[in-house]
Amino acid sequence: DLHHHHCVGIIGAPFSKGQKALCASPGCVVKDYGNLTFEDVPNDEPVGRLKTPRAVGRASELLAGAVQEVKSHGNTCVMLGGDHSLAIGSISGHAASRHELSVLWVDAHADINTPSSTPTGNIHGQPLSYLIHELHSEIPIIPNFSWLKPCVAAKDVVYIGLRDVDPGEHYTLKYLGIKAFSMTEVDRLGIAKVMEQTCDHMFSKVKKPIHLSFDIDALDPSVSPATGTPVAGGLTYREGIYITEHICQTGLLSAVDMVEVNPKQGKTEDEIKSTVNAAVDLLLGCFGRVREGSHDPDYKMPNP
Ligand code: Z70
Ligand code: MN
Ligand code: MN
Ligand code: MN
Repeated sequence: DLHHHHCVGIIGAPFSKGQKALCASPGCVVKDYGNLTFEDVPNDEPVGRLKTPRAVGRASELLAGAVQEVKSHGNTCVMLGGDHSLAIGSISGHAASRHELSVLWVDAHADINTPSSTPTGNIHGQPLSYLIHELHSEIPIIPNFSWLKPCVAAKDVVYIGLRDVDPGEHYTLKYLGIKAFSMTEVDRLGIAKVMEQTCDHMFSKVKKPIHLSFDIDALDPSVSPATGTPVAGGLTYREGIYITEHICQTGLLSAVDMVEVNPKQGKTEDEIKSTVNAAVDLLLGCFGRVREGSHDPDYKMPNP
């Protein structure tokens, strides 16, 4: 009975209304919690500048419940998106089962626009503003979001990979003093120092469980072209894998989002394969695959 053994629980979340999956075998038990089904929300008119707010609010609430269920079984949660608006539900559900979280946001984008600062109205560019305590006063009443409460402190968020940040987002990052390693810092420090400093920041006081929210567009479009908004100058495949290997080593990884993988955006079969392959390898890095190879403690050499 897998139900109450610690393992990795996977939730599929094929939802893409916050914008206008997969799996090889890791060295751990995997329990498939299935795909969520998101019903169409009729008459989902914009609220202010927000596009399809009711569908996003409803999907996030459903996902929050599913993540809470996975965490209640003691499992590490993997959410396969879907667009990044799903992090509203994933992080809320995770936070509901844990006292405090650290959030590592790996993305080309900061996804911290507020409903007023958003240049597009797309909620996948806004999830962190809904989740961070310090931004609570920026969030108006939105239909189907009344269940949502902010659950993350600004000091507990770290970004890696930024290279397409809107002015309102940049203001918020500076105003709240959020730790951010843009691609400039990745270039300056190298990924090993970036991860060292990321962990120093996250573990400065207590060791909180880590929520890794990985937007595949953090990687360079040459590696992961099948995504909605590719941005040139991203992380290499190796830098991406280094991030997940390092986070795995902390022993504190508690939930992972793998989002914005979108086969429909691939121009060729190779583009889709490369993107999905990168997403799978990042997840395997999260769950203990190491590039040096590994063997069981009781491994016996075959007889010559
Ligand atoms: C822009 C916005 C975004 C992903 C685009 C873009 C946000 N800052 N995120 N693609 N994955 O609409 O707020
Ligand atoms: Mn149960
Ligand atoms: Mn994103
Ligand atoms: Mn992005």
